[in-house]
This record gives sequence, C-alpha cells and structure tokens, in this order.
Amino acid sequence: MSEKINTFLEEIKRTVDGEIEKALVNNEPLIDGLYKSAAYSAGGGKRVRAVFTNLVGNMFGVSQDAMNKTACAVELIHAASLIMDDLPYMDDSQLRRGKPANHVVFGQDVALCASIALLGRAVNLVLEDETIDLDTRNAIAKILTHSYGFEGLAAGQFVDLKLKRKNIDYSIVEFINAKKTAALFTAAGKAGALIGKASESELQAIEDYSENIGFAFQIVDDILDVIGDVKTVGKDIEHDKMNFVMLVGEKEAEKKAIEYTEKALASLDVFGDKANELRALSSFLIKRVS
Ligand code: GRG
Repeated sequence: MSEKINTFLEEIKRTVDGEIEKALVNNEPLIDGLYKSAAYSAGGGKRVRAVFTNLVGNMFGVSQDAMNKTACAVELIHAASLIMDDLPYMDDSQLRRGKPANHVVFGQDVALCASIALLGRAVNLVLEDETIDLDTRNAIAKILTHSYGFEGLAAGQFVDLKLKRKNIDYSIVEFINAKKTAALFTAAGKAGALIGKASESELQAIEDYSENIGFAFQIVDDILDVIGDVKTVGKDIEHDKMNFVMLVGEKEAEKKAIEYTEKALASLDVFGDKANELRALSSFLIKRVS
C-alpha cells in the first residue's frame, strides 16, 4: 500500500499543479508581478491537504472533476499562509520549499498582496465551481473561510506569536496545533466529504480523523524542526523556537504523534475497507522526513 500511496500522491500533485496553473492565469499586464509572486509560492509542496480532499472524496465516489477546484483552493490557502508565516514580522524565515521565501524574492509588500489575493482566489474557485451544487459550494466556502480566520490559522498564529513564548503549557501548544495546522486539514477533509454528500455521522468521523491527523502532522513537523536536516525539510529549521518537542521531549512527542494517528485511524472504522487509502496516508505522514 505504501507504494500505492506514493503513486497516488504523485498523481494528485500533478492534477493540483495543473489546476493551480489554470487558477493563476493573468490577463492584466499591470499586475504581472503580483501573479508571479502568487504563482511562486503556490508551486511545490507535498500537497498533503489536497490529497486529503481527494482521498475523502474518492471514498464517497466523487468524480475527479468535482474535487479539483476545492483541492486547489485548499492548497492556495495553505500557500497564502506560508507566505505570511515567513514574513519578517512573523516567523522571519528565509527558506521555504527549498527556495528563498516569497518576501526574499518579491519584497514584503508584494508578498502580503499575493497572499491576500491567493485567499480571495481560493474562495472564488469554490463559489464559482459549476461541477458542484450551490449549497455544497456555499458550505465549503464557509468551512474554508473559517479555517483561516478567528477559528483557524490566524487564531493559531496569534497565540503562537504572542503567548507561547511566555506561557508554555500543553493546552496552549494544543490550541496552536489545532488552529494553525489541524483546522485546514479538517476543512480539507470535510470539504471532500461534503462534495460526497456524507451523512452527519460520516462527516463527524471525517472531522475526527482529520483533526487528529492534523495534530500528528504538526507534532512530526515540530520533531523535524528539532532533528530535521534543512536540505531535506526545505525550510528554515527553528531549533530555538519553542514547540511541542521542547515541551515534552522528543520521545514523548513521537509517542503523542502515534497516539493522535491511532485516534485518527479509529475514526475510520465506520468506513470499513473503503478507507484503506486514508489509512495508508496516515502511515505515510507519520513516517515522513520532509
Ligand atoms: C490568513 C492564511 C492566513 C494566515 C494567517 C501566517 C498565519 C496566519 C498562519 C500560519 C499557519 C502555518 C504556516 C502553519 C504551519 C503549518 C505547517 C505544518 C506547514 C507545513 O506544511 P507542509 O509540510 O508544507 O504540508 P508543504 O511545503 O509540503 O506544503
């Protein structure tokens, strides 16, 4: 199954890359620089969140066409968040996805504009997606906008920047992980389930799965921040930045990542064999090195 998931990841990556290219076609020469900056950061990456939307959608028998715009939107939101995260007044990172961060190449002003434009394009892609019905588009747009606002990325980033260094405790790190990482994972998973017309209980199962996988993913990210190699990880490694590993130690962090993954897997029981690809994704994510 691990070989299959690798092929699957590659296939989805290709599809999403194609969608992103289509989503960022510019017809206004005056803003070429803005599109260049947006496209620069929208390119690359593992596309894990898009994979999530696709695997959940597949489980409900959704056609590839009906998932493409939503999966692309999720990745555009993620890209926008990475641009912002790297800015000097945020994490002040120079390297992202193995290349100079957006603001290093295009300047902070352009980077911020590109990030905002990507968020707008992401939501519009969903709202204008004629392959899915209007109610579903609205429901997905609602979930996505929540995922990066007060209920998601912005909230997590705020606490990360303003509180964590002063009040380091487990509940704060948990809050940050839930908002900064798990929120977008959950939105990606739920979006796939909504397109697939999942029942309330199925939607809840996907929410539980995604949330716990998001937690595990962030813990692995924190572990890589401490023990990772900058070349493989492709972004600045923040050895001095407080994170989950510094709070509980590397061994305990590993245990926690496994615990969250197991919790996530338990939520898939209701789907039986149909969830095998999601199960394979979980093992892939826990073993990742970048
Ligand atoms: C309003 C969009 C928005 C954001 C404002 C800056 C910010 C608040 C939040 C930062 C959120 C953030 C960047 C969280 C880190 C999540 C994380 C684990 C990123 C790495 O994800 P990977 O490994 O990256 O999937 P690739 O490069 O593979 O896509």
